[in-house]
Amino acid sequence: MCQTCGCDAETTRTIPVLEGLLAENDRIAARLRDRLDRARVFAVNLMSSPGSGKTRLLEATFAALPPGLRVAVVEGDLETENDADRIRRHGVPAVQITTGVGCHLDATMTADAIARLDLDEVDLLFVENVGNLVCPADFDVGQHRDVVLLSVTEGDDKPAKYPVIFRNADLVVFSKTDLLPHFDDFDPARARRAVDRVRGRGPIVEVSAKTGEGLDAWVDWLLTELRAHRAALDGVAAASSEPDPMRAASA
Ligand SMILES: Nc1nc2c(ncn2[C@@H]2O[C@H](COP(=O)(O)OP(=O)(O)O)[C@@H](O)[C@H]2O)c(=O)[nH]1
Ligand SMILES: [Mg+2]
Repeated sequence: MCQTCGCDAETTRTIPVLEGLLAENDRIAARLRDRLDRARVFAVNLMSSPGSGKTRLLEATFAALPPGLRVAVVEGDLETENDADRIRRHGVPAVQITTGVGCHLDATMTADAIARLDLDEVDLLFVENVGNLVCPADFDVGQHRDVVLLSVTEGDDKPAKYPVIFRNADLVVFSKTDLLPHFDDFDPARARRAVDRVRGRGPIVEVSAKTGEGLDAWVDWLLTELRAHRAALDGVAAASSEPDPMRAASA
């Protein structure tokens, strides 16, 4: 049972405690995001049910990214180093967080993990959250974008059943699309409508990490968002280095 996020909370007394916990987490996450911005690292938080294909998608992604783009991964699971080991086999630095009983990552955990990476050697950082469609939605981990995977084996009604996590997704990935012929009750059009209903219109890509189908759309989205994020950072830096027009006028 979750000890930290209050998902078992039943009494009103626990609500202020939970709000305080989330506010403190938000403060730590904001500081972490500042640190990532100073290092020009773009961070993507991957969330889904266990087994939806987060790690496999990452493994397929590395080879599809442009050469020279430096990637690192923070992995979250209750136990084992398995996923970090899978990532490292591709020559990509990975730090494993094991949460024990925790059903989500929080900003303290990711900050501690990121402290073990050389941020000057990273352009794109993936945080693979603990497999869970509920609790990770509430906890900022210092990311710039949220991505939610929904595998075709899970059923196309999950966005309606677990709206909170889908509502905040910058991108939704329908994964394991090579299995569609075997799971013909998953209707991608119906799944898209279910996502649109809770989130509004936004990007959705359909990917098979196994066959590589749809991987280009996923990589395009990543690179577009990374470029947009860097342009926004450069815009802020340029604005803050421009002379103050009021001061110049009065000089
Ligand atoms: N057929 C098929 N299997 C997949 C695909 N992606 C992941 N899997 C399998 O689904 C299982 C769970 O994948 P994994 O990446 O570990 O899921 P995670 O728990 O979300 O990280 C593994 O056996 C994967 O090989 C896919 O695109 N197609
Ligand atoms: Mg995994």
